Amino acid sequence: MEELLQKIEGYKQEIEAAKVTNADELEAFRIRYLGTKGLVKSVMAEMKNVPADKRKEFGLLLNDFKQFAEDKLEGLKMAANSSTHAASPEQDWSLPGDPLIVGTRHPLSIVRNQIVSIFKRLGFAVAEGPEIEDDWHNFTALNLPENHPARDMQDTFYLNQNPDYLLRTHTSSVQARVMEKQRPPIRIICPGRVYRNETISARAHCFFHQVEGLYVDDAVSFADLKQTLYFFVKEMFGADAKIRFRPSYFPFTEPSAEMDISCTVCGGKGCSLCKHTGWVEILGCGMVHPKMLENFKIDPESFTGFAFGMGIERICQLKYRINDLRLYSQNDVRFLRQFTGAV
Ligand code: 2NL
Repeated sequence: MEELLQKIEGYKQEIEAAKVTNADELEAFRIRYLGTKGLVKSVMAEMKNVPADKRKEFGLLLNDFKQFAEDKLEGLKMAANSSTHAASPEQDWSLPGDPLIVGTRHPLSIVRNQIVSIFKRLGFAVAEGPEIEDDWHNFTALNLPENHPARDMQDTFYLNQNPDYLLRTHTSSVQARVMEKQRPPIRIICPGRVYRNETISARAHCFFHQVEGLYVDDAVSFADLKQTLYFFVKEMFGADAKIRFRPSYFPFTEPSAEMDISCTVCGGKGCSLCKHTGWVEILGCGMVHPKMLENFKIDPESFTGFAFGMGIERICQLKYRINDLRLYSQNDVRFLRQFTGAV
């Protein structure tokens, strides 16, 4: 017992006197005294040899010893930390810090976020849905019955395992899911990825991105459609942008139109981008087909609606002059790094 107390006293003196000059020595101190096989542990193991009537007294002594070693370790750590600064007078504190490497947003995400935020300000809510769809939500419910020629236009990918399912060819399927559950007023935009079986080239890809919009309420008119899209264009392309509508055909809308904006390069004077017409096409739109409202048990006598769909790649091309669709999915950092600073 006496011997043990002397041993502890010896260690304490050693600890008291210990000095470290670097992190390795600090760690060596910790291991020697406080490690799992350290001296504190080994002294504690002696407890079993101490007579029962002395155990309490000895236990208190051991705790005290351990605390002593821990306090010293803390002290050494603090001294080491402050000395790394103090001990290197050659350090130049005026040097700029290391830059924090952060990623940049993908141009399609930047443009999608802009589109979404403009429509949100008009009271549109964002709706999302599955990319793997069934025939009903992608086609039939949208006034595209079986054998409808417009189905062929879309070069659909069907799932090998179960051809009842397909990769959605437009985000209208999301709008179908909303109309299934919700009653008017409905005012939503649906951003998302869509798929079409096309040979990949500068102008076509097997997937691309869309934002579709839908507004159903009582007395929604074509004038509402025009004003909504005009507001969008001015926010997106600037106050000077002009719009025009050309009659068109989509199975989900009647009447249907395509909307052009004044050329983003030449402002309407004529250049190669607008093929000297002064106008570039940006989206398709129209009044929701009454058959479609009926499909969702929304009475077309009481409600009307407008809808539109645009390709995000197309808007991106006009804003950033990206003329090859493949660039969007090649993940070449030399391309992607050019879009810093945008949200
Ligand atoms: C285009 C044209 C369009 C729609 C999409 C739509 C959706 C519902 C009801 C009615 Cl739920 N219409 N969507 C309407 C007209 C055109 O997209 O060129 N998109 C890239």
